[in-house]
Amino acid sequence: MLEGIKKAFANLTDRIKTTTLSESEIKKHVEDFKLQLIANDVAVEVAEKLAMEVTERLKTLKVPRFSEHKEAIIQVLEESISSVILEVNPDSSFVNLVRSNYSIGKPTVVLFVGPNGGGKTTSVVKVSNYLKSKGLSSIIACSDTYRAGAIEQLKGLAERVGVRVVSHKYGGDPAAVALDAIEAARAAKVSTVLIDTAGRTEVDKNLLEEMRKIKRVSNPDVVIYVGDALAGNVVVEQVRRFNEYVGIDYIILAKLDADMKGGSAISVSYMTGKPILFVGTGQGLNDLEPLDKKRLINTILGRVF
Ligand SMILES: Nc1nc2c(ncn2[C@@H]2O[C@H](COP(=O)(O)OP(=O)(O)OP(=O)(O)O)[C@@H](O)[C@H]2O)c(=O)[nH]1
Ligand SMILES: [Mg+2]
Repeated sequence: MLEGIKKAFANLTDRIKTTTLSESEIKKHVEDFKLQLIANDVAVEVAEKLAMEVTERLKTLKVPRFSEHKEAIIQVLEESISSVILEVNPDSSFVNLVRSNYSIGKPTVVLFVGPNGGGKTTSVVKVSNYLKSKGLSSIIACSDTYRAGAIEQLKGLAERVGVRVVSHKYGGDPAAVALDAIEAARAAKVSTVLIDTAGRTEVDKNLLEEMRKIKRVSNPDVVIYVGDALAGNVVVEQVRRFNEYVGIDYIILAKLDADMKGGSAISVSYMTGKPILFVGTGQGLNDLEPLDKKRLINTILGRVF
């Protein structure tokens, strides 16, 4: 995965490490690097910021011997990428919140929103599985009463991890399903309610209005946007619109395993100010990982050297 971005960094490093760091040369190479980032779905604003960071850092780079350029450049790239990715540790943020709510007898309500096919339903079940691995129980509300097959899909996945699903009929009120699930969680002393919702686009006002209603009625502690890493630059705009409309706390970037470019992983948190809580790394229900910034950077830079 992430081949495109790796190549952009590799090219920059190859060029710069074999030349002396004169200002005009740096400028030319960094400009090429920036265009390559944009071609790999990095948002223009982020590509510009990275280019600026790299230029500034390279200008002030003092390398005593030529042979040490390579290490110094790796360091510069690492610091620059690191500065644009917001990471959050799900255990000290999300899981801790669930635990502290549970200790006062309150289920934590988590609402999942996002575009069609982004990976919401799969991610809901993965998160349920993740919580289970931390010794925390959950109930899933099937508030997608809209798409044919949505209830069966969710039930099938939830069964695989042994989690209960609360559902109504197709065409029913999604907010009412969420309320039922919250009630069931309280009664059974379950720690978390995960609300799966129907996919909607950021331009569909009616569905966004319905999303707002689900949020108002269920009053979630956490709202998670699930986006598709493969959507590249589009995902950044989508998160922004969802954030404006319903307000989100975290991002799950699904399908990172299939992303050959890597632009959305680099851009999405910088452009929205919201951290990536997890990334989806496959279709299996264990394929959910906290975003490991260091590892992402190593992956990106990995093939370079
Ligand atoms: N490779 C890979 N596939 C994924 C990942 N997450 C989800 N998928 C696949 O993406 C497809 C869509 O996933 P869903 O979870 O149904 O997406 P959704 O957002 O609920 O879709 P709608 O409810 O129709 O809006 C399914 O085939 C999933 O198996 C991931 O991290 N990696
Ligand atoms: Mg779904």
